[in-house]
Amino acid sequence: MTEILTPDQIAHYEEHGYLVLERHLPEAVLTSLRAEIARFEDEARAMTASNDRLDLEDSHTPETPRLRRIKLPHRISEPIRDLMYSDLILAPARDLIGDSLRLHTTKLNMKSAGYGAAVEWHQDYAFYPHTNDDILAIGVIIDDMESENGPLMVYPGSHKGPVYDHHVDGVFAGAFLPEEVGLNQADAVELKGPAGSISIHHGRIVHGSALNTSDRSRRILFYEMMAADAFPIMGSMTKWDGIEDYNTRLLCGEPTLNPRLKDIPVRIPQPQPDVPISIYEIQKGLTKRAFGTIK
Ligand SMILES: O=C(O)CCC(=O)C(=O)O
Repeated sequence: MTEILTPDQIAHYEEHGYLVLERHLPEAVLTSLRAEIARFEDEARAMTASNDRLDLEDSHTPETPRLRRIKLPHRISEPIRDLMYSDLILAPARDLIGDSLRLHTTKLNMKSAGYGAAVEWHQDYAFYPHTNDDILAIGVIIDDMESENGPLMVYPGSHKGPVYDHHVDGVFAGAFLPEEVGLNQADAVELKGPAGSISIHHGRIVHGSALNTSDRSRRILFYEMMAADAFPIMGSMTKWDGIEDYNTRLLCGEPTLNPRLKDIPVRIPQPQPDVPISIYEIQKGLTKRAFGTIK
């Protein structure tokens, strides 16, 4: 018995590695998320450098404030934490990867109108390999996501393929060029949908998103989670402060001390570059990019 997804939706996720559930969130939830974002935008106005709450675009100045990401928003926003524990988020995840789930991380990527940063092609699992790949990210789409404002894009089926080399000159750089590993650009799919939709993507699927040069923002809140029996492999970028801390990440169900092992490809994201832990900073180590940057 599933809670919310149909057998067809589950089969689609298993085969292609992604799903979009259109108009999944009530309007009131969207309104509260937008109000929270406005609060953090105000906070960014007074800042001159990124901190452990807010990640600023390289082109940010206090006169023209540019917020790129709200970091770990479930820790600093009650509505975002409440949504994380709600069935709106957990029911589809349980239908796909089981009843016991742990949080990996949360982030709210702003991709603002006119200058929102690109995220180069990567696999989340390349950043945080675990003993099994029952790992997914739910993206809460806060603004209508269309081709022009930098939608999340995926290579369907790539979650069943290799974990690609995300290194440059032997250092983890958090991305690669799909055409260099035989993926055909024409196969990439945009995960579009009206505000209030959610996207779900598999931890191993190849994904990325272009700059937002349109006049509309594209904000998306990610809840990334895994089956409770997926344990990080040593060298993974998963923060590990001991089992007590790991168990505080339980979102629902039961913790376990018995990792489930799956015979899947693994690559260790080491050595790490000497930069703050942020995909935007890590990807600065790239020598070739699929998407541009904005000055
Ligand atoms: O915001 C996006 O479009 C992509 C985000 C992403 O893949 C990430 O932050 O790991």
